[in-house]
Amino acid sequence: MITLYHAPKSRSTRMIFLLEELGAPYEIKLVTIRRGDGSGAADQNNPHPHAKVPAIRHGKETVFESPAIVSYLADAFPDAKLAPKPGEAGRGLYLSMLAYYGDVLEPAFMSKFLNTPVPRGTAGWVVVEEAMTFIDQALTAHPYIAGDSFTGADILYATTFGMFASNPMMPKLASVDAYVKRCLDRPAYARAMAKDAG
Ligand SMILES: N[C@@H](CCC(=O)N[C@@H](CS)C(=O)NCC(=O)O)C(=O)O
Repeated sequence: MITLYHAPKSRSTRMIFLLEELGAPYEIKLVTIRRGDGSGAADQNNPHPHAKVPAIRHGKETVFESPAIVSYLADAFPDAKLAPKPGEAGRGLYLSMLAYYGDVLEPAFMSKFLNTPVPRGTAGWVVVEEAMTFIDQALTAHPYIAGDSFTGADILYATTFGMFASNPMMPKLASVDAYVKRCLDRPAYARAMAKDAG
């Protein structure tokens, strides 16, 4: 059994999408979190080291950080075909895009959102415009972020781009719009949204 530590309308919502794609038994434990508006509180039942969501427990394993959870679960349940297996073609790009999400894309958006530009050569990420040029090239070359098949990495990218679709800091790109629709039209996404709403 997988346990997801979840707070509605947060970064753990897309982990319900992942779990619905996975088809493995899971349960959701609701926890409180500190919200950006100052409301909420850390929950002592949350195993994340900073009381953030998402975190999961699976048997004796605790996993936190969204790309790590995607990687762990996609590998633990290979029948769901959410990741190329070690040694299979495309594994390198898939792992690269998982790491790129946490190390480059999210910080790039956050930097822009907070209006705190970082000089080139200092931070490990790039400006949103440069990151999105790369994303546009990737999604023009293939339908999913790591190639021709839907993977767990798409759950992170498509939900993020979907959320920022009407935000002025998000460059308007036809490749991204079509990609978001392709991924979020999946039945697992609709089921996840229904579960997040309670
Ligand atoms: N890098 C983490 C970020 C997790 C995160 O910041 N989650 C927010 C909710 S969207 C949270 O739990 N905030 C509560 C806090 O910062 O204490 C991941 O991607 O999994």
